[in-house]
Amino acid sequence: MRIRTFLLLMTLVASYAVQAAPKTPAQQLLERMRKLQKKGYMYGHQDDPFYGLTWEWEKGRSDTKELVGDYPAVMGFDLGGIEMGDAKNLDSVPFQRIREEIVAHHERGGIVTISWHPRNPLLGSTAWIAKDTVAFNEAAEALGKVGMGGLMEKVPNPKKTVASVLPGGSRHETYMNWLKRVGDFLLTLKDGKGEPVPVIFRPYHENNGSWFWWGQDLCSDDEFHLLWVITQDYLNEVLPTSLVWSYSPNLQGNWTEEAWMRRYPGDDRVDLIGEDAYQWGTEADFVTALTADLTLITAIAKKHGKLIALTECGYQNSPDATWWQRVFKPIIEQFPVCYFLPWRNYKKEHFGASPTTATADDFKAWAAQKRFLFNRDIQKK
Ligand code: BMA
Repeated sequence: MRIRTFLLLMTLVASYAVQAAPKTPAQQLLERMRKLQKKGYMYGHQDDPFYGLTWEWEKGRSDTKELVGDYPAVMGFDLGGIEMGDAKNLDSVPFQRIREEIVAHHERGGIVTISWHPRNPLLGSTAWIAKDTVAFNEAAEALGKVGMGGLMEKVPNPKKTVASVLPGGSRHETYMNWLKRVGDFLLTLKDGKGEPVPVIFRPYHENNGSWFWWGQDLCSDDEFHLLWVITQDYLNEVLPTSLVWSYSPNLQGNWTEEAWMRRYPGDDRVDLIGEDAYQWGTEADFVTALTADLTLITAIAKKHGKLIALTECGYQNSPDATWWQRVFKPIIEQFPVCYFLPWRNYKKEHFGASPTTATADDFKAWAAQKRFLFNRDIQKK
């Protein structure tokens, strides 16, 4: 009896201690997103405050705001280039400006997500491996033709990139220095009170495709897992309270749960299950594939207690004036999508809403509906 009373007391003390522990900025953001998901779905946009279809670099401007009267709820930014110590990212945005806009968006009650398209640590080229693969195949063929297969080892092979950054690999030290630069930048994201700005961090996205050096055919399941682990463990050590981790494969259309789970980093390593989903081909193919994928990831997310989002999306250059409400909205509304984030708008290529596209009226009409959330709709009361 006495022991039982003692145990009961200890349980009460322990649960009080758990309850009393203050929530980290990352935990608060996740909790907030769970509440917001009940209210509707948020609009996100990549590089929203830097440039749009008809302007660039002017402060205070936003294609979203100029169309619907409000900033997106979620803004996306990319750190590609930070690993080299560059002053500007891969899309020519100064990191100083990225920092300012992240803090400004956080201070206006918005949510921030960050992706990273790092250079190729083994070959020195970009995150995209197409050219390296062509060069490798040509070199391999040339060597094969002259019967010098043994020299293959000397030809830079994109498929060895992930292995090269893992512990023991020739580029491991370089990669750890890259992570240090990412961590150093993230550490500078502080609000007016000096508190860390919470960020949805989304590394190694679209990993089921084979266009990035961390893609499906470029590494094994184990190599991908280890890449995620060393990246996450380092950054979580530097920023223990402010990162929400998003795992975001690409639209696939024919996943099985088993196949999807194969590269999933694990419940303790992922907070948000994302998917990047563009319409590149026919409308029918897009609708079928996205509906199938969202059906699957909704079920997985439910089982594993995660949120879902479309972490990149859109139909390039708005060829169809009715696309948002006719094609996209009915899919979004069938699933518990927390936010969706069209990619950047610049002169040559755009995915997001803007006052100067054919889709402007359709998008604006949708934006006026109650469940579609922008920056003002997600303010903390
Ligand atoms: C791609 C394109 C590129 C860009 C990259 C990173 O989808 O928009 O032009 O460099 O994303 O933002």
